[in-house]
Amino acid sequence: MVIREFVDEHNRKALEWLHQDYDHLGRQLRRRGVDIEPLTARAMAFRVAVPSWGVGTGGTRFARFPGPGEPRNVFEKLDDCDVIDKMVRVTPGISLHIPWDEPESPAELKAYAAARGLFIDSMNSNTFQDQPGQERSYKFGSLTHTDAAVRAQAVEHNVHCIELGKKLGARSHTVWIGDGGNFPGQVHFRRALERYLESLRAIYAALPDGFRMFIEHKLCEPAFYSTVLNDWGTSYYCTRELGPKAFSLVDLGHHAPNVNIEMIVARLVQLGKLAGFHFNDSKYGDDDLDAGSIKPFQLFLVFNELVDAELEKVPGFDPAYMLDQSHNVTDPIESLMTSAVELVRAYVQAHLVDRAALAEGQERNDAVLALATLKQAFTTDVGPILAMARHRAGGAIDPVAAYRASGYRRTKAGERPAVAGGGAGIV
Ligand code: LRH
Ligand code: MN
Repeated sequence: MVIREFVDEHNRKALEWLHQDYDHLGRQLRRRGVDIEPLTARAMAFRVAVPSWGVGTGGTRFARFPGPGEPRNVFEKLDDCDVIDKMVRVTPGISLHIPWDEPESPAELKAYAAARGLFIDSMNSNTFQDQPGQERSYKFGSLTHTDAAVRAQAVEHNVHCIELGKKLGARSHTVWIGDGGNFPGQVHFRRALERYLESLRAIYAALPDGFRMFIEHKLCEPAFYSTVLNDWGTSYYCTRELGPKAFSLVDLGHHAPNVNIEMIVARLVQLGKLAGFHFNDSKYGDDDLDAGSIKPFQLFLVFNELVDAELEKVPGFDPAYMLDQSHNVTDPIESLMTSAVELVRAYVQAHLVDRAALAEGQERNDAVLALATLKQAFTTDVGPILAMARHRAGGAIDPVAAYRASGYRRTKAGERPAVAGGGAGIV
């Protein structure tokens, strides 16, 4: 199936209205003294990595209901990632999770990706599950376990991920652990953090030149009383202790309700330790819902901080953008396409903010002017810019419509035998 044909066919019908809408928006923006073309160029240049574990149907602790045509291995996951990038043109990078994506031949996997215009972005280790045949269990932790032999096993796994990443052309390694306790007294807070840092130092020492290490904090789950790396402050302390190749990754779903995440972003930018993001959205906990689906204004405010830093050329500002979602009730390809589009939307809207007016409002303590300046950008329908950017990059004007017209899922359902349901868990 050549997705290209469906995209062209689909775009042919949509092109006329797209040009009308694009020209109209161009006139509206010109009245604001804004040229539409640089915004479209920024939309085309935006990049966000797709999680390999996101193209299969996700689940919760209660159940997972696999959909038709589930990818069965990393190669089929890359096939699905290829479709996403052919449609939205901003997702050539794929984050891998080890051992879920452990390849027999790294060279073969790297070549398979390259042949589709894809590359391996960040590596993700997994010491939050026990693998068949694993010598020591992570039930009571991994990098912070009280047993040095368990910590050594977890460090060894992370070093393996980094070495594999080097062979695959990845440039960063992401460490998230679920270590913590469920009851008061179960974990010694200070000693657990010391053990965490000792293990991270051993992993950091294995980083090749040009490789960055991202550590990911999370308030809770799977531990429900205390989590060793629970917040951005602890993460910042650790990355500073580790050295210049360590950075703090912000997963939008890893904070207590109502936490001001855009302010955490501004802090980590100012402290020179912002790794990047696992973008998603949530209503309650770490729901891993589609980015921009629940709190689009928060997503815009996060990008407002990122664009402010980008325009001010803050030293060392080089965030890695990644999606990290669990698609329990939607076609994962559709969710990942629409989520990527929502990120580009927030990014372009953030570039629409009249920064001079915003600074004036802030200097004069004119809160009404400041908020109105942000809201003007957030309430601007930049849809024509996003569609024109996709079209100019060879993608689909309406990705979901083109994807559905392609019948890709139906074809894969025929090729890939149905997976029995009933299991639980995120993948
Ligand atoms: C933990 C997390 C982490 C991944 C996992 C799949 O909640 O966000 O980034 O390793 O999800
Ligand atoms: Mn994450």
